[in-house]
Amino acid sequence: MGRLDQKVLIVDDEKANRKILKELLQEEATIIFAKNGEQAVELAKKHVPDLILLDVVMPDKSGFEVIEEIKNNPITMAISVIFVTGLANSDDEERGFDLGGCDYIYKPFKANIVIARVLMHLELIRQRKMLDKFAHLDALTGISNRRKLDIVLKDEIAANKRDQKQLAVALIDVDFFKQYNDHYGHGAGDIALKKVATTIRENLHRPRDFSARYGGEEFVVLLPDSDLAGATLVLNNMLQAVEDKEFPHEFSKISDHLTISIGAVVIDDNQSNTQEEVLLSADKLLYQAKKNGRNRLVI
Ligand code: GH3
Ligand code: MG
Ligand code: MG
Ligand code: MG
Repeated sequence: MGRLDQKVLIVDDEKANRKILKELLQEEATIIFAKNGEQAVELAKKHVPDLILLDVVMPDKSGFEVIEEIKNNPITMAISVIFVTGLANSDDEERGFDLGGCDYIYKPFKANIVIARVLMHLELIRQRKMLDKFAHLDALTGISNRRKLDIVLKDEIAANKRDQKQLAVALIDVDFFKQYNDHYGHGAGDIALKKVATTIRENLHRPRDFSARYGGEEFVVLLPDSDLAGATLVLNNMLQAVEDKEFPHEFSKISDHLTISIGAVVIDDNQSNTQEEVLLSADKLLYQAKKNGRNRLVI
């Protein structure tokens, strides 16, 4: 990751202060500016920077009010905030930390101190993002893992209720995969799982469509805002795409290449479903798909 990949929002009502901070930090991150509190909140929502350097005393809205708005909005709440302020006393400093600031720098500041503190926080943010990314990825296939699925499914069920839409949840299982491992070896089995995961992902087209490895040779796909017809189309295409790739499986009992079976449910906004209930319903339909001959969708 290049240095300018991180974004810092500098908020100060005085132009001279914005300029000094920019000169100190422009080699370290991409800089954007706000010259008052209102603009700070707006740009934080629009750009979701990694870090905000926040003045406190400003004519329209104080930095303390700004941070409250930022911490109360789910879109901006994770942004780190460093106060850079002339309120150089421990009571205001304490208030800054209480409101969720991660650091507090007194004005007038020494250039090297600002740089050192900002770089330390940017490094922490970088590491936090990296940890977060790896904690939610399946190491074998590179798609999301079950931990991420738990988070996304919970959010999508909630969003589905809120937006009064439909949500499709599909459980996908590779057919006769035990035979595949037994004959080609576990290493080849792993490679096949990667290929199936890639094919699943290739068949998702909308930004909120989601896929995860659920465990072993099972995957889950979420299709938000999808009705029965839409979900059926996407999932049948996925099933067909796996077949069309013709990954050889001489020991499958139904084909000479790898196939998958899919059980899927489409839930309404008025159904009160837990994640467990939704996945259990999909699993029942997956069982039907297996029983009815495999290489098929039951929805
Ligand atoms: P079915 O069509 O009924 O789904 O039959 P199946 O053989 O696929 O079903 P079963 O659940 O009996 O077998 C799943 C196999 O998947 C067993 C296990 O060895 C294999 N498997 C699970 N996880 C992995 C993995 O990470 N790598 C490899 N290579 N194989 C795995
Ligand atoms: Mg000011
Ligand atoms: Mg299985
Ligand atoms: Mg299987």
